[in-house]
Amino acid sequence: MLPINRREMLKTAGASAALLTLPSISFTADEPKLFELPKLPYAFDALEPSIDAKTMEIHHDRHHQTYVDNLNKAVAGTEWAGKKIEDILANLDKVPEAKRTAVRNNGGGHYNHSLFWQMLSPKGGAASKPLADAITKAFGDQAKLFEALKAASLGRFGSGWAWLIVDKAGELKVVSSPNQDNSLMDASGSPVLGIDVWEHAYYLKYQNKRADYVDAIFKVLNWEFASSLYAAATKKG
Ligand code: MN3
Repeated sequence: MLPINRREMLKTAGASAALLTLPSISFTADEPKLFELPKLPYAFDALEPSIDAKTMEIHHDRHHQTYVDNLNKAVAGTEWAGKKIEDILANLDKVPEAKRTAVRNNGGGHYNHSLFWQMLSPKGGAASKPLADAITKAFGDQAKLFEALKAASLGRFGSGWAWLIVDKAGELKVVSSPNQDNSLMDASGSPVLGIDVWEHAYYLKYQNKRADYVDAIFKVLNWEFASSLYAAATKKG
């Protein structure tokens, strides 16, 4: 083998580095942190019989993972890479137009589902004060709140969400949103409870019976988490 001098060796190394675009070469500590799929805070079958294990597994591991992956792709190379998801969703008008729809749909999907997993719990139960008092004031009682949430869920044509939010005046309100939109996007309020009414959330067990799925969801709402969201939203306002 012919001896090569240092200059030639560097030239060769440089050439092969330029040709090889290994992911590990482009990754540095300065690279913005990527969005990650949060762990489900309970087992896939923890919400049975209200929500079956297979639906939870596909919904979390595949649907939510896809939102995360596509969100990371959409913000890559923009000033929004590494930013907080709440800030991104509140500033969609500033996201480059070519990326805006992807960021809206996948960023909304990531945020909504990250909340949704925590908004559910096998414990179920009822709201405690001060959220319980606010529900009484706004709706009359919890049963009336459920009626309003059910109407919003069934009234949403196609895919979307039904929400209990705290609006800017600090009042509880039931609203619904299309696709993966939420109340951060139009600054209309902060979510307290959310019901995913995309068919992927219920089709395996409930097929076309969205009303039965919504009734089942009411049995597995995480009131502790809803109370903490309500407390945080009303403290800010
Ligand atoms: Mn979903």
